[in-house]
Amino acid sequence: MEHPTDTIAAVATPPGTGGIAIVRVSGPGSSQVARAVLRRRTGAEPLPLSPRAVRVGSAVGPDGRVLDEVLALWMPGPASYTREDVLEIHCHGGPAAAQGVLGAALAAGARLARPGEFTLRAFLNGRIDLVQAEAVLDVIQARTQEALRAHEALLAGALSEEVGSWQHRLGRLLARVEAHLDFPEEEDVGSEDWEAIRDELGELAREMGRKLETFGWGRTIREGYTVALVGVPNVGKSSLLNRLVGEERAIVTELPGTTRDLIDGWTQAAGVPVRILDTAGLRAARDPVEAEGVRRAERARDEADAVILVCEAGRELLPGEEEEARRLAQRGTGVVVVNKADLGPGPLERLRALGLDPVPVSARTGQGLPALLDRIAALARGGASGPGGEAPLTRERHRAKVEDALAAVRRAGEILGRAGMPEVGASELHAARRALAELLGWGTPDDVLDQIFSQFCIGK
Ligand SMILES: Nc1nc2c(ncn2[C@@H]2O[C@H](COP(=O)(O)OP(=O)(O)O)[C@@H](O)[C@H]2O)c(=O)[nH]1
Ligand SMILES: [Mg+2]
Repeated sequence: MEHPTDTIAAVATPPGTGGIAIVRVSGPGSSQVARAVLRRRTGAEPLPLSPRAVRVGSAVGPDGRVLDEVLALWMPGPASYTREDVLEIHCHGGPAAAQGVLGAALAAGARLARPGEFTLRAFLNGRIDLVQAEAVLDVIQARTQEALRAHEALLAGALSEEVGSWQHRLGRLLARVEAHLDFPEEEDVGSEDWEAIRDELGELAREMGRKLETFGWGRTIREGYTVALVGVPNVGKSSLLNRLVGEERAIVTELPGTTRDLIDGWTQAAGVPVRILDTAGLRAARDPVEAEGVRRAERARDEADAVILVCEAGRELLPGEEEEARRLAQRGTGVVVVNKADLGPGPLERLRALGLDPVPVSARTGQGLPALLDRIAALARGGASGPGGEAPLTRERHRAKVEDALAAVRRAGEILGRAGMPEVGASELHAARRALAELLGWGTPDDVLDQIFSQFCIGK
C-alpha cells in the first residue's frame, strides 16, 4: 500500500450526544487546517498552538462565523498516533457542533477518513505492526476486563516481540546454513553442527506449538463464548436469557411457542464474554413460522460452543427431554439446568441417575444463576486449550500464519537434521520467516489490509 500523503479528518467519538466530541485530523495539512479553523476566543487571530499542549479557542467555519468553543491539541509527527502531524479539536458533544467543525476541517483541505484509516496510517508509517493494529480494534470492542487485558498485551507488543525473537533466531540459523551454501568446498560440515541446528529448530517448533494451543482461548476472549438455551416450550428459556443479560430481551408469556426467532444477549462469566442465544422451544411445530424457529434452534444447538438444556421443576422429564439430555452428556460441552427451582426439586434426581450434574436455577428468583455462570466459565476455559498466557493468538489469521511457520520449521529440521540438502533447508527457513513477517503485516496484500481495517469505526 502506498505511503499516504494527504490529510484526513473524522469525528472520532460515537455519533449522538455526549459531553464532548472530538474531531481528529492527521497528515501534512494538519497545521493548515489548524490555521483555518482555530481562532483565539476573542478577536480574529489564529489560535497559537504548541506541541502537546491544550489551548482554549473558537472553531470557525469557512465564512469566519464561530461554530463552537473548543479545546485544541496539537501533536506534531512523528510523536503522534499516526506519526503524522495530528490535530485534535474537542468541541461540545452534539452532532451539529462536531459536524460543523468537521465540515470546517474538510473545507480547509482535509478529506473524510475511511474507517480505521488513522490506525492504518500508524501501521503504514511503521509505528505499530498488523497484530497491534488488530489489537486496537479488539481493545475497543473488548467486553470484559479479561478480554481487555489480553488485547492490551497484544497492543503493547507482547505477541509481536515473541514473533520477532523467533524471526531473529531463524535468521541466525539461516546464516549458518547459507554459509555452507556459499562455501561448499570447505567441508567442515561436522555432524554435530547439524544436530545443534536441528535441536534449535525443535525448540522453536515446541514454542510455536505451545503458542498455537492458545488460539482456542484467544478466540473465546475475542469473539465471546456462545451458549444456546434449548429445551421444549415453556420451561423458561426466555426468562433465563432475560435474567442472565439483565434486560428484557425476549418476550415471556405463559403460552408455549412464544419465541420463534433466535434472540441473543451478552453477559460474562468470570471474565469470559458470553453470548447467550435464546431459541424456539423444540417440539412438533404448529405453523410454518414456528417450524422455521425450530430449525434455527436446532442449528444453534449444533453450532454453539456450548448448550444449556433447560428443563423445569414443575413436572417430571418428558421423553424428548431425556433423549436431549443423553445427547448432551455425550457431547460433553453442555449443562442441564432445572429451571423453576422455586417450585421444588423436580427431575433433579432423575437427571443425576442419567449421569448428569444438573444445576437447579430459578429465572424468577435468580437462585442458582451464579452456579450456572461458573459452569459456563469452566466450559469456556476448559477443553483442549486453557487460558493462553499473556499474549494468546486471537484471530484465525494469526493461527494460520503460525501454523505455516511451524510446518516450515518442522520440514527444515527434518531436512537439515539429516545433514542433507542445505539449500532445501534454507528455503524452508526462508518460508518460516516469511510467514512470521506476514503475521506482523509486512508484505501483506492491500486487499487483506482493506478487509481488516474496514472493520474499524470511522475516526479510529
Ligand atoms: N415459577 C417459575 N416460573 C417461571 C420461571 N421461569 C419462567 N417461568 C414462567 O414460565 C413460563 C414460560 O416462560 P418462558 O421464558 O416464556 O419460557 P420459554 O418458552 O422456554 O422461553 C412463563 O409464564 C414464565 O413466567 C421460574 O423460574 N419459576
Ligand atoms: Mg421463549
